[in-house]
Amino acid sequence: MALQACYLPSPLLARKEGKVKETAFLGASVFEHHKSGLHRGVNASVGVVKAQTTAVAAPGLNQASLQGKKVLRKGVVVVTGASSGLGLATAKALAETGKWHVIMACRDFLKAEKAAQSAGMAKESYTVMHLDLASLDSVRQFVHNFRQSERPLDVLVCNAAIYRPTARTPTYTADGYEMSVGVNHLGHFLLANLLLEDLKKSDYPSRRLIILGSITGNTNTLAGNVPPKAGLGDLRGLAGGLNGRNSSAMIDGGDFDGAKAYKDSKICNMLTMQEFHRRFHEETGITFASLYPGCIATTGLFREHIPLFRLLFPPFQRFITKGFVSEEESGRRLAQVVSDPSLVKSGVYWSWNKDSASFENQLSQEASDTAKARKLWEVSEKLVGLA
Ligand code: NDP
Ligand code: PMR
Repeated sequence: MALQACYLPSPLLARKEGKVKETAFLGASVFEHHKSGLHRGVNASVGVVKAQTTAVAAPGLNQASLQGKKVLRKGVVVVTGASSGLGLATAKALAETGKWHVIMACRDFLKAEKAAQSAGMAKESYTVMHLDLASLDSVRQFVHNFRQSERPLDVLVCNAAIYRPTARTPTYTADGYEMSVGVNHLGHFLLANLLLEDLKKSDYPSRRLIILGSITGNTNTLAGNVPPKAGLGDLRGLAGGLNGRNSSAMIDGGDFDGAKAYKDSKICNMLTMQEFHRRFHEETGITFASLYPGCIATTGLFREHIPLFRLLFPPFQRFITKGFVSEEESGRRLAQVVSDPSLVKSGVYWSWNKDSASFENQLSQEASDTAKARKLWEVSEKLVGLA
């Protein structure tokens, strides 16, 4: 195991104006000072440990760290779909800090290995592990393999996705579910539920479970109103098995539309994050978060779109909507959600403004519908064999 012997001092909190806040000092001690410990020996951070005297429990920070237990290792983060685009940029950004070991959970082992190498990631900063989200057996196998590695799990990032805007007919996962929802939502739903146990066991100061959302799944935005609009209806297609035989291949029971299936899957991702938060945040202290990283118009997500779209989409986003963001910048944003102490709040859908400052964004009515989130959870549990 690539564990690094360096001290992470325990994070403590100060009460300020009646609110529990992580202090800048402590933020630096946990997440920044660590770097100096790593490169220059541990003395620099030991001083900080001694300086800390009082602790106030806060969600997102676990008991081991609050009791002053030193964490003698890097954080371990699993990133699904780290072989390209946002996942790769995030893996690189985290690996470069020297504070994280990245498990690149990818369906194409060789592609991921080559991507990590050409991104210049140091060999000891990552491990590629096979995960095909289009197969629930593969998800279970991944969890088994991960546990065999005996690494702790500190953060899980559900990032992988497919987008099939030009598909005229549905394709299906190994378990017979429409592919976009099967991969983007159901595969991640099973993975996140299984790995929750591992996150609970982690002694890392801040444990997080992050699921990618998007603006196009939110109908309270202009982008979310570009047809076909996302909408889950009463979930009758999903409840019927999403298999295109005895039920529709679409969650709402309608005719197949590849672009809508992707946007629907993103609503599922955002609803799932909030349901995780409601069910488990208080009990576990784990931070659950979602985000819209900006429009990363150059990634492989658009590989199945028509060539004219792929040509015009980046300049359209860069110069007209001004929503464009580079892969590198989006990677820095997601890396913040993974490790920045100021983004520790749970249940939040993060976005970034023009100056690349993060803020808590509003979800659409449907993407924040608690009754729908519960129903989605219950139906999904059955489809992935958890209930
Ligand atoms: P990419 O296509 O570049 O990356 C998607 C990743 O998912 C790839 O690594 C891909 O693997 C992997 N993947 C696809 N299918 C599976 C599967 N069955 N099992 C395991 N991994 C799989 O897209 P982005 O980087 O743009 O997308 C990343 C995330 O960001 C997605 O969740 C997307 O919804 C979200 N997002 C993207 C936006 C954008 O503008 N691009 C905007 C908002 C959100 P492989 O390399 O083998 O194909
Ligand atoms: Mg959109 C106004 C701002 C804005 C933003 C931030 C996006 C993001 N888009 C915007 C506007 C528009 N788009 C407008 C006005 C149009 C009509 C010309 C438009 C069109 C459009 C298409 C055809 N946009 C798209 C597509 C896609 O195929 C992409 C998509 O929906 O993928 C699911 C897409 C996107 N626009 C975005 C973002 C972030 C996407 C891509 C991916 C995603 O949501 O994950």
